[in-house]
Amino acid sequence: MSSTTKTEYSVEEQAAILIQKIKHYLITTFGRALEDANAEEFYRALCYAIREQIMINWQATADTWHKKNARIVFYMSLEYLPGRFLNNNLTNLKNLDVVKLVLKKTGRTLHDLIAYEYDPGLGNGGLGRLASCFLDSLATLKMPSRGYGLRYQYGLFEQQLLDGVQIEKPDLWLLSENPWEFRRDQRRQVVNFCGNPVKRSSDTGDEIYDLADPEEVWAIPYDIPIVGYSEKDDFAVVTMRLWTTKESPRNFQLQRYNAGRLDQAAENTTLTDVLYPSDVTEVGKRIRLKQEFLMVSASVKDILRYYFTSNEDIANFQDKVRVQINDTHPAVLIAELMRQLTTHYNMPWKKAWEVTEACTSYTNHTILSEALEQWDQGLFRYLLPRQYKIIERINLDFCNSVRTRYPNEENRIHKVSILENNMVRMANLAVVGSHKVNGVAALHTEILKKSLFKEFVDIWPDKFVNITNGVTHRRWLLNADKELADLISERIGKGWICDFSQIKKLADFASDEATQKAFLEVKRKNKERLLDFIHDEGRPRDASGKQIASDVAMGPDALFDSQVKRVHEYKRQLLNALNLIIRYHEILDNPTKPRVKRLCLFAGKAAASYETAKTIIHLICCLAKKINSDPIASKFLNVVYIENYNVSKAEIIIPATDLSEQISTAGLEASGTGNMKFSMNGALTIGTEDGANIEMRQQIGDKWWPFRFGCLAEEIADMKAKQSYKAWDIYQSDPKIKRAVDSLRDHSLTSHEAEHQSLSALYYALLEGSYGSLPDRFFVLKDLQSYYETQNRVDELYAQPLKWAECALQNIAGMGMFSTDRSILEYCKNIWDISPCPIDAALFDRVKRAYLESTPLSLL
Ligand code: NBG
Repeated sequence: MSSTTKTEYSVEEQAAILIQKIKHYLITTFGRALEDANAEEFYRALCYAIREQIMINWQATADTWHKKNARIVFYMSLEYLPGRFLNNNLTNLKNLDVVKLVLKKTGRTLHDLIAYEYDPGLGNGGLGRLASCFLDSLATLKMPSRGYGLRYQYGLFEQQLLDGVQIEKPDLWLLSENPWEFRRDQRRQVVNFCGNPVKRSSDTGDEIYDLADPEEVWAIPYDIPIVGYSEKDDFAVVTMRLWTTKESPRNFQLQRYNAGRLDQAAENTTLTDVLYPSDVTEVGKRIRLKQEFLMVSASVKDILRYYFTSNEDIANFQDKVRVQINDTHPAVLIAELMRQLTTHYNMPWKKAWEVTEACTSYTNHTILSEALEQWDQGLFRYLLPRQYKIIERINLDFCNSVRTRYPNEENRIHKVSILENNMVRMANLAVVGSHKVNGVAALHTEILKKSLFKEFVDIWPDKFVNITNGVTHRRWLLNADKELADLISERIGKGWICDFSQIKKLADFASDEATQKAFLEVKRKNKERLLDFIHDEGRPRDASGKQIASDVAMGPDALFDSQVKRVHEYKRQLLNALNLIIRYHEILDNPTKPRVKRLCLFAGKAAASYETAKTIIHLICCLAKKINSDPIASKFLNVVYIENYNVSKAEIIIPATDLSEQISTAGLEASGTGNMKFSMNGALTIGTEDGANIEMRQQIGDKWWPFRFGCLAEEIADMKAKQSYKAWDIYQSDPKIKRAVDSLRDHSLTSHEAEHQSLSALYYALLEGSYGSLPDRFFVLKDLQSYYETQNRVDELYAQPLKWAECALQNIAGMGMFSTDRSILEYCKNIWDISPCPIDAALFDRVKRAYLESTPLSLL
């Protein structure tokens, strides 16, 4: 049967069918006629209708990968930040025009409907968002793959700023049914914790352990389809499988309940409730380790189940399966895979080790020592007794081999050992067990090789590779900035959507005045959209939590300057804030001088237990209050802190931004990915030579990257090594800096005691050091002068709009390398050895036929 493709229908016809479908779902699910349905019901019915199309390709993709017995990569991540699905799915399905017509005909707006969709906060920041961008690219490139993770009931907390003070509220993303997920009871897995290991000898003579009296936890998966983009109707759909313990009544422990221990009775039911809310501090929490193992063990069992649907015995496992460990959180997978292979598949230890190494690889996302996970050995042994024994054996074998190679170098052993100081070092486990380890930007990988993993590099020089991050330009440009995307397509065609390297053709138009003007016009509209948001949903709250009127008076002519990301000292929101204070003082000193207007935007969450980060948020909110209410200063400068930053807010802020702040202390931001999103959307970057900023500058060219500043990573490392940096000297020698720092303590920026306490704490952190650390640990004052001067140059360029636009267009044109399509192709080639596996035509037709037979109303 020849497949009927939807291109045979006109947009009108497709819209008419879609309306029929929506009516069908409204009456059969909600008992509502179209006219009576409220926006939420309409939203759901629309999602169900769109899902039909996705299901067909989802099934055909799965059938194809199964039939071809293709090698497949499983992406293991404790975090995902997928963003809302409806809009992105419509973009990828190329259905947006049809849906717009449907909405027009039925008197609805996309804006109203999308408000009913929650933005799943299943990650902290860049690492989780990267995982989601990767799934988009894997799907678009038709690479056999699946993502595994956890379905946290509450996601990352919802941030509210009560008069500038962050409070955390549960994020209720599952308050209503989520139309994009599918519960798969048949795929549930049982995961074992605790118990007593019972030794026996395997058929191959290895010592293995069964588990007596385990604590059983049931994991139920929910699948979410990740829709790839394709010019034709053959888009692939990748599964994101998220495990939960919440939904299985089996996890409730009645005996404990009856004994009055309600907390213990519910411990396993609540295991997947909350995403561990900090991405920076190392706190040994039993629940977190249990979460990690739950995800790993359920997934490994599921991978083996999947493998045996196409393979008769375990012999091909090494050829068919690849597993990517996203940061150290899933690293216990190495022990669990070893256990499964040796215990259930009779594999000799040596062979199982060879298979494990061949299958797994690990990505490191940070060099901050507090983020390198370690677990207390006692806790580990108690929760995971068999996996602990396996790690002991892995470590013994490994340390012995190192001893043989480097006799009398006990120091080296201490550095590389997995078990050390009563801790289990997950990064070392991941490095030892993987065949490849990658960093996420060139500088980051260099630092990994030269310092963090130096001793491992001596042993395995070829194990370490770099794969620079990217972002999916489809969500972040095509979907988030439709007008800019249209402008680009008008100039260079649509080839860039599937091959982002073609974006370089835009450089031919950078000096063209008409294109520059069109670009500025698009930017202006995006700024207006952001201002509407700020005046509507983005208003600040008073101390009681009530939203008050927005005090932002700027219009779209102002320069929109954004720093949106997790709040962390190394990201240096404080540097930005101190420069704002300097500018504020300059305006007060010279109120009549003409200046470029600026709207400075901040957004981002601080880890719940990270006091200094919360204090920095407090400072910025104090500045916002002070400056925005000052009749003179507010003419030139406005400050906004948008609360509860997430993917959806990023999609509004980024396209509206002129200046992107990427100002981390050099050497500390592994890559950054926000930097790429901004640049793709035509913002210029003010940035240090850190993470992927460096490669972006190289790609865009120094001429079009005018705002780099600050110390280099080597200079920072040198100052640290020699302890030569003296924040005090800078403070003493530069009057404007001294005045800005002093204002943190002189009550001029604050209106009550709590604010004064917060700001004073920052004063002391800069000049004396806080919590026992050195003064100004992140070299804020060191880079302040250079930052200040560079910011002044930003104003000069902004005063020449066409020149600015030329530079912005050159920035977009230079971004070809920073699509996750490129990153994923590198992973496929250099780490996984995986190739595309497009949907098989015959299988596709089979699924389509089954669908067509089921309904008179086909969208195909
Ligand atoms: C973050 C880094 C970022 C990087 C993302 C994605 C963690 C642990 N690391 O610089 O801080 O862009 O990972 O690789 O969240």
